[in-house]
Amino acid sequence: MKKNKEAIGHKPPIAAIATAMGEAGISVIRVSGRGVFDIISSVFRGKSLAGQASHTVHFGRMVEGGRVVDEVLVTLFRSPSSYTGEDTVEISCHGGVLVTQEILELVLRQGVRHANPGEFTLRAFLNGKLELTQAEAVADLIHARSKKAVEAAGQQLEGALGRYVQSFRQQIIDATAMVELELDFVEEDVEFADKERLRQLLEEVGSEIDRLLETYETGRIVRHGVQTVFAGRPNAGKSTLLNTLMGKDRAIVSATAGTTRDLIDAEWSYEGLTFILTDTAGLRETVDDIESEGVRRSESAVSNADLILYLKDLSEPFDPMEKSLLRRIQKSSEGRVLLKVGTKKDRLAEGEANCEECDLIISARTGEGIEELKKRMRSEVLKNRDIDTGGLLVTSSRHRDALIKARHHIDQSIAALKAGLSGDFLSIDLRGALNELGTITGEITTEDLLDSIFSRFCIGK
Ligand SMILES: Nc1nc2c(ncn2[C@@H]2O[C@H](COP(=O)(O)OP(=O)(O)OP(=O)(O)O)[C@@H](O)[C@H]2O)c(=O)[nH]1
Ligand SMILES: [Mg+2]
Repeated sequence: MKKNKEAIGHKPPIAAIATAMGEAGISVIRVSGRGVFDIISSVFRGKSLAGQASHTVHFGRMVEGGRVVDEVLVTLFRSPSSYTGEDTVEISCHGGVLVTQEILELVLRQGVRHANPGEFTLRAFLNGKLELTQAEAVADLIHARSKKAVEAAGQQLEGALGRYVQSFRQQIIDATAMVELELDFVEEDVEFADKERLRQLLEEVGSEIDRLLETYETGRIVRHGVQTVFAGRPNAGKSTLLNTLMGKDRAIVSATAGTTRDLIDAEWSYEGLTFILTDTAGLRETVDDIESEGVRRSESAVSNADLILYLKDLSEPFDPMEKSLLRRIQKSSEGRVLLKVGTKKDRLAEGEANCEECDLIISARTGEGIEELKKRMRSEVLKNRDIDTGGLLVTSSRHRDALIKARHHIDQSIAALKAGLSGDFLSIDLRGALNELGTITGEITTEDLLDSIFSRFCIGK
């Protein structure tokens, strides 16, 4: 849906700092919209920008009155060959917080409005430079925390998901046209749509949607990381394991039970997947106010995790109290992955073992079992689903919700066909499915939908 220059509506100019704020070599201020070449020319001393070609860079100075604010390079992008599709200028200045801010303010004083979060990308979408799924991928790419998340966002940015959804949306459009044509000729009693063929087609589309939906659990984990909680009695070795995985002393370790009081989060990557590790206060009955608040937080962390590592100190007996604690954890982790890990293996005599329930046994001190634990953490959460083949992944809950609703409409229309209901009923559900799929590809948008998507972006994107 590329548009030519005439079709692009040049909106009033907006500007924002496009680079992260801080001391750096350079910063970039992006300005896009109607009349930006003239506006920037009025505060730029150097070559005249007016007749310059697109994609050219010009050295000069930003000036206010007679005062030079900074030496800069300005890059010109002429519509429609720019990110937004509009005329755009990018000003590269020296990367100090104050100087960048000063240039932005100078530009804003020329009647330019400060851009909202994601507004440049919103304009790119409205001007047909990007499909909606691609625009969302831009935000994902910026927020990506692992190599796999970058890959998944890259694939979506390339347009794969949008094209795939569009392909079966088109099939439904064709089917709807047939059904509705028939409605126009209802008096004549002619049949345009072969009902059996239509049912087959809807079932095929339904299975394609199911296949996409099945990728969501993996997609979510790839995009957001695996919420991983270490739980267990005080002194089980939770903080030690966190430090071992991280390869550095992140959490305090001590022989005193009850060392960790609050939740400690750390990001750890393994084979392209990010785990957000949460160390917790050891679980026990306690009269200490601070510690009991810690225990309460530990329990709530367990109930929000994707993966729970229950750590059992093998050098301590597996007493009834711990057994009942483990049952409680098992109950609150239902539906998620729970790995029971025996710790401090080095403290056991050869051949001794006191945890038949443990899935695996480690020693943070000697490193025994740690590699196996890493592999198990990854394979258990992925449940043998492959993230290395580069297949399509649904990573966004918005897309998943729309697919579920579309699937429901498809089911309804199949039921209507089977029950021999009239084309009116069929058409309502087919249109429902089309609408839902259209919200993914961006054919159907509302202001609220666009607001909620683009507010996730940073300012300047
Ligand atoms: N021998 C041996 N000692 C260990 C091992 N892992 C941890 N420890 C020791 O066990 C004690 C408790 O370890 P922590 O990691 O602080 O235990 P925790 O589960 O975080 O304890 P709380 O924060 O109190 O809930 C420390 O003295 C550690 O050095 C291990 O693999 N072998
Ligand atoms: Mg601890």
